[in-house]
Parts: sequence; structure tokens; C-alpha cells
Amino acid sequence: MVIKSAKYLISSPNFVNCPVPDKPEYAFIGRSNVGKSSVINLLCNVKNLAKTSSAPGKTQMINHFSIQSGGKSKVTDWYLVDLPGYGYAKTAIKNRRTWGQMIENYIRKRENLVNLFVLIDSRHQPQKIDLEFLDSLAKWEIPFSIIFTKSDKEKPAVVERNVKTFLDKMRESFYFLPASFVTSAEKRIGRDELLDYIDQLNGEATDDNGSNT
Ligand SMILES: Nc1nc2c(ncn2[C@@H]2O[C@H](COP(=O)(O)OP(=O)(O)OP(=O)(O)O)[C@@H](O)[C@H]2O)c(=O)[nH]1
Ligand SMILES: [Mg+2]
Repeated sequence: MVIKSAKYLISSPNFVNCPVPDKPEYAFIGRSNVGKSSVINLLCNVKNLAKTSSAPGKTQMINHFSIQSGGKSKVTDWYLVDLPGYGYAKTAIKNRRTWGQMIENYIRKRENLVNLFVLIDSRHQPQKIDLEFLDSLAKWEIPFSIIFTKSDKEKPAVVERNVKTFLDKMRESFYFLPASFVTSAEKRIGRDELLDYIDQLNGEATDDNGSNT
């Protein structure tokens, strides 16, 4: 799949203010500073489309981007969504609660959300906060996939070991493992795989993949 255009659309403080849910939508979530905005920029091939920052907590709203693409699927118009991160220690407890409600509402009620990409830092051992978040997604029956980020920051063998450790940990509570991807926004790794995966999901979302079931 190729991206023909990617434009910032709108930032919404909560689920009810989001754009009309008339296109397939893919959202990115994960710990603060894990690289959500950077992966969106990698996919769209635009440097500062989603605002990034070395200071955690940069993204605060539900940010919609309008994408036009060409691929195997008939779908040419869809949304990417940059969400605020979780687990930023300096966030006041009240804000954390507001974050939780805002995100839970968005994730559970957004009817055009095809897949949630959960980003995991490939440099670290499995973190409780990420595993707990994945358990919530299972409980809420939200379709999700995993993106391991910042793979350029460690040696390939370390990344491979961390990815394996994380997926092994997931096996303890999941019957089936979700699709997973290893990326580097810095070295532009994982872009084609992610775009092809979205193209495939776009096809399934609209049943234009040739099947008549
Ligand atoms: N080396 C390297 N740095 C990265 C990569 N992805 C992101 N970064 C850096 O990590 C920092 C955080 O990236 P963001 O994309 O802003 O992270 P975020 O998850 O959107 O952060 P919040 O919106 O604050 O939750 C920035 O300084 C990025 O330049 C990567 O693949 N490799
Ligand atoms: Mg961000």
C-alpha cells in the first residue's frame, strides 16, 4: 500500500467530539514517550505530522489524521489516530483518571475502530502497566496488535530477546497472540509491513477482499 496523502484533521478532548465514524480507523496507544507519534509520522512519511517530543506527555488529545492510500483493498480513505500515552509518573492522579475514562470511552465506543496498535518499547523487559492494559483490551474484546518500537536503540539480539520475552509473557494469559511488528522510526524499519497489514485489515473491514461470506 502507498500513502497518497496524510493530513491532520482535528484534536478532540473526548470520544463524543471525534469526527463522524464513516471510515476505517486505526489508533496508536502505549506508554508515554514510547514513540506513538513517531510511528504515525513514519507511516505517513511526513516528519512532523504528529507532534513528537523527548519530554513525555506531549500528546494530550485524541488526534485524527485523514489518510488517502492506494493498495489491494478498495478502501482509499481512512483515519489514523494518535492517542495520549499512559504511565507518565508526573501526571496528577486526577489527570490520570480523566485519561483513563477518555481512553476507555474512545476504545470501547468508537464503532469504526478496526484495530488498536499497542506500542511497546523494545528496549525493556515486560512492564506490568503494559500487560495490565492488554488484559483490559482482552476483557473489552478490542482487536489489537503490538508494535515494538525504537529497535535501533539496542543490538538486534537484545531486541529479539525482549520481543520473545514479552510474547512469552503474553502467552500466560492469551490463547492466541496478536500480530506483532518491530519498528524503528529513526531507521525507518517496519513501515512496509505495517502499511500492508492495514491494507489487509481495510479489506476485511469492508469485506472487499473477494470473499462473499
Ligand atoms: N532512536 C529512536 N528514537 C525514537 C524512535 N521513536 C521515537 N523516538 C524518540 O522518542 C521520543 C518520544 O517519541 P514520541 O513519538 O513523541 O512518543 P509518544 O509515544 O508519542 O509520546 P507522548 O505523546 O508524550 O505519549 C522522541 O524524542 C522521539 O524522537 C525510534 O524509533 N528510534
Ligand atoms: Mg505523542
